[in-house]
Amino acid sequence: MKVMMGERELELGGRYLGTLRDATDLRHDVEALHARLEEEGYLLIRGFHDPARVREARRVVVENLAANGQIDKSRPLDEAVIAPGGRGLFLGGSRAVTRTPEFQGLVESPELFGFFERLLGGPVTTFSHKWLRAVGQGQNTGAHLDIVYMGRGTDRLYTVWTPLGDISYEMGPLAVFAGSHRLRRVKETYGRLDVDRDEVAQGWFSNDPVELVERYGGRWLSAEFAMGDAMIFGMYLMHGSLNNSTGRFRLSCDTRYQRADELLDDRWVGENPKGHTERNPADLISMAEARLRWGV
Ligand SMILES: O=C(O)CCC(=O)C(=O)O
Repeated sequence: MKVMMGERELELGGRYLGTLRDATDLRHDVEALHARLEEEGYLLIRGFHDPARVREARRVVVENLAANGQIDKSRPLDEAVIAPGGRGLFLGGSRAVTRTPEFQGLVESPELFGFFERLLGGPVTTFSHKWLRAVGQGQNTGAHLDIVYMGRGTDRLYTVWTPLGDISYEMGPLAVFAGSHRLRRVKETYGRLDVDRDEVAQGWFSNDPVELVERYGGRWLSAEFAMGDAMIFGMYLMHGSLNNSTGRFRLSCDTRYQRADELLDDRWVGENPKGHTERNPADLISMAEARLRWGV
């Protein structure tokens, strides 16, 4: 099977793209979870969320998209077929839909908090800012580390990527760059970038999956996801997504969790998180230029 990632067509099971390793059977064994995080940099846990919570969150997101004219109402709403002219949207931050009880019931569920309390050995908290994505046709996310967007607090911070519905390969699921959490030089250069402070124009390290494999070895890994599944990873795992090649929105959210007694990145907390800062484009250099300077 062939899939698109950025401008590249990749063969699943070929040199550049393989499948994610499942960690579902480790989910109640904290030591084994830490060992797997150390080894692979991520945890793929099937059935992590109660599917009923995911269904409710999906419903409010789809209704919100429909109310904004993004969804083709001649088709069953739940299919989230993109309306003519409908484009991908980022619905994060303080957008009302991320403050609904249905959405919060999913990303702030007692089960999810309980998981991180066991994993991190104490009370945990989450950013009030949520990243909610309706990814349109032909779109994908380029390769990046989350630390460049949220590195002002503890780096013992974890992302939970939650598909809001089943996501096939064609719909553009998350993809991670295997072994990238061990790329020391990348961590010491690009990994110290702060997209709101530094002079680099954007946070994506690359949108060319082939270039990264040829330079660093390893492979991209992805999977098909079902409602309830989750991917969990730390701040130093390079990831992005395959392209959504379908006419339906790929709906997912990514939310963050950390120990409550560790420093929080102040851009993403509080009633109205301040988020990113506009910078003057004239002051900025491209990521390509920054990478040349860093030698990565
Ligand atoms: O869903 C995506 O396309 C990207 C997700 C992501 O970058 C993240 O979970 O940190």
